[in-house]
Amino acid sequence: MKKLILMGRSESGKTTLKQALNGEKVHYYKTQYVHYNDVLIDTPGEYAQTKHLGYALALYAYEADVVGLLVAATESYTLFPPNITCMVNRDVIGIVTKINEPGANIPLAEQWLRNSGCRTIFRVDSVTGEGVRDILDYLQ
Ligand SMILES: Nc1nc2c(ncn2[C@@H]2O[C@H](COP(=O)(O)OP(=O)(O)O)[C@@H](O)[C@H]2O)c(=O)[nH]1
Ligand SMILES: [Mg+2]
Repeated sequence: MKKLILMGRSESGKTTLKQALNGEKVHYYKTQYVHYNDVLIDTPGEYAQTKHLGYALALYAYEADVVGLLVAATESYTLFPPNITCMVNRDVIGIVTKINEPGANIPLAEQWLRNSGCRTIFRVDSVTGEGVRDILDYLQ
């Protein structure tokens, strides 16, 4: 299976998606450091939100086969600038989370991810498990 690194702001749903992809029970905990296993790398949102920590994300990307940029469908702005996927020589996929939340704007989140350079975009609700299988199939 390809190894996926999850990047995105705090509360975008990285850890919950990790649990869903691993088939674990979904429960909240604050991600304080970079978590590794054979298939997934989960990163703290602060790494995406803080310029100097952002450089570490670029290096961690090389530990993975695929970079996943997460945007929750409820976010009011995106952290990811246009055309950032060319920063790494890895496949970069977009993942829209929280698709069933009230006020979710899935087309807007997708547009932000496309502007950033993602050509493949998944839509998930990690709590119900909707869409999670598609990411697993992609990683197989
Ligand atoms: N309904 C719903 N809630 C989600 C989803 N993803 C995350 N959450 C909730 O959003 C909160 C933050 O999620 P978390 O995975 O810790 O975000 P992280 O900071 O990116 O790791 C938690 O309360 C999750 O239960 C999703 O796809 N659907
Ligand atoms: Mg987390």
